[in-house]
Amino acid sequence: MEWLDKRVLVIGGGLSGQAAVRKLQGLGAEVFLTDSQSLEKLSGVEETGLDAKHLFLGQVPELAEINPELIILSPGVSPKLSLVQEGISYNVTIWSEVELAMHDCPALCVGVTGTNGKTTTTTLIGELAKLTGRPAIVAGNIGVALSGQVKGLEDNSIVVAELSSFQLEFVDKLHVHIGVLLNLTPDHLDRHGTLEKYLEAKGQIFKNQGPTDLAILNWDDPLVRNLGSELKSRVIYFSPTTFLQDGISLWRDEIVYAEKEKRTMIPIISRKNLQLRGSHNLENVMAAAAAARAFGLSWTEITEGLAQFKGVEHRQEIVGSFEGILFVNDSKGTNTDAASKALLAFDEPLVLIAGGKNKGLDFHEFMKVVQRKVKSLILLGQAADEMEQAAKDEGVQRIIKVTSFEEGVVKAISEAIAGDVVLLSPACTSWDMFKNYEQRGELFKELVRRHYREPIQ
Ligand code: UMA
Repeated sequence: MEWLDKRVLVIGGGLSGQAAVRKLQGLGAEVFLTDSQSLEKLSGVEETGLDAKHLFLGQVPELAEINPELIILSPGVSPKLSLVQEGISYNVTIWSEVELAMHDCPALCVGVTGTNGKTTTTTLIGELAKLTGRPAIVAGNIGVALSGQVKGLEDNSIVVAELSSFQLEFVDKLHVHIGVLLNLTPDHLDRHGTLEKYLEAKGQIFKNQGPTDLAILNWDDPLVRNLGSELKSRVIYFSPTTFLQDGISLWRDEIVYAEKEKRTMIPIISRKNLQLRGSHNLENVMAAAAAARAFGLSWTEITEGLAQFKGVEHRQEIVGSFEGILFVNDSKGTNTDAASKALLAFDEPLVLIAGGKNKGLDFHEFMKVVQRKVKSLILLGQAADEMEQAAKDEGVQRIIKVTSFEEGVVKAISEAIAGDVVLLSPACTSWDMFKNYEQRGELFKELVRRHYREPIQ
């Protein structure tokens, strides 16, 4: 593609938008940036050096005035936005930021998508990729825009990218050599409308795969499993519940890789040697092992890498044990499925802090799990009333509504006794009260440590 003086409009001036602007500037394009927010609210935009003629902040620009040949969408920007619709009607090419990032990157691309477990799996694959000794980067939905990380990578490098459904909506030639689809449960329905549309977006990860590429799929998830028969790539399944004669699954308490044709079964790691808690993490470990084998690690190296992995921040992260109460930060549990899995990972009595901004999900199924596992439910945020109603419908006994996050943490501590677990796993996004889930998780940790007069880290 010829980039010199190409007119490109970037929509959204957050992490992705700014990284896209920089990459495009490096390519020699003439870049325009628009964001619904004003300059004062957008840290970092000033440093892009874009002048007033190229910045449209706090206003919607006239598309005809910019006359772009290409539009780059930040993931948080809905395709329904009138500017995007206008671009589509004028046949302007629209790419997601990850398409731009990877369009000229020769590295091996490992992409991870799914509703839950993406960050843990991406991080774990990133750790395993480093064991190859090849240059490896981890980026994408994990919190670091891909466009800012790929510069200078060569064909022996490995890019491990966490890819959200938002990022996969406008991909064209994005070539994911090793693609992982972990699972699919309702999420982001406010954006995608239906589960089918959501699956369609996730399935884009395999769009440009050929016979030498690999798709790593969850056997236990019917929607994901069925996708396997439609792909051109090699498929490897994993299953934490069913022994697979071909694929990665459990044999007794051991994760094994079996190949029917070769009549082999290779032990990878025993469950007890994993530091990750909860059976849902088996999915993540199995998928990561399959990816690592595909980029050339030996089974022994994989076993070592898996055993060393401690997990990621804000994902069932142990904050500490104070006066016999275990505090767990699962701020990244932003949907009902993730939060249910967190609840199921604990056998101890639970005090749960939940709530925030709903993403269009129904809370009744989640509240059935809460009813079984939780002794006190603390609710906060925009979704508190809706969650309270669902909790009552499902027979949850002790429900406490609070008006601030701080009050929620104090209440949770007062509800817990030695032997309990206080778990922050909101089943909602943080966007009604915080910038992101990281900020919410940090505040949780800080409030807990402050309460017990522990040094803040
Ligand atoms: N904006 C507009 N118009 C709109 C919508 C947004 O101008 O209609 C502007 C906002 O004012 C804001 C900017 O766009 O200034 C934000 O863009 P963004 O929402 O795409 O956020 P980024 O900062 O670019 O972060 C994005 C991902 N955010 C989302 O998908 C919502 C980050 O994932 C990701 O880490 C980052 O790119 C780097 O790749 C976060 C996330 O919550 C963690 N992801 C969702 C999830 O995991 O559930 C999908």
